[in-house]
Amino acid sequence: MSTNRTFTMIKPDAVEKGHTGAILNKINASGFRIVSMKMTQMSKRDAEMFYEVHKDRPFFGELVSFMSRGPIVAAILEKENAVDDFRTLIGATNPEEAAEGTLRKQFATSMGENAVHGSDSDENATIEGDFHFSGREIY
Ligand code: FUP
Repeated sequence: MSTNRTFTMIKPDAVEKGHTGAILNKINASGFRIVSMKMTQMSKRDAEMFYEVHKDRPFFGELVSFMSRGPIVAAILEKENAVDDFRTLIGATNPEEAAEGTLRKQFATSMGENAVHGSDSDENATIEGDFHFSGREIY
């Protein structure tokens, strides 16, 4: 069953560069409603848990260091077909392959530092949203 919700993080690279406002604007303008949002910093342990599925990949250490090096903006977004539509809005993992008009095309600098996260399934959207927000923080 589709939940019509997805989970996103504006990653440390984009927050550091002051892109938070522009990214949120584009998210709103693309029809997503923000139902939860916070600025927060993940510890290394948080990042290891969040990305556990990648723990055996060669880039895991770098990914954990990057995602915990500074604040992120975490949010739950609502829209019909939210997961797929948001993946389209952010673009390919590698910004060199990201389509024109996507968030990663505009704001990402590399495969590792790619500005924005978007859940890849309804199931993961729920797991990832629950990782960052309690029920009382979802509106
Ligand atoms: P995405 O779903 O597009 O965020 O990409 P993945 O879930 O495959 O990867 C999660 C994060 O791991 C990416 F955002 C960046 C990082 N990564 C790398 O650094 N190198 C890779 O080869 C693949 C992913």
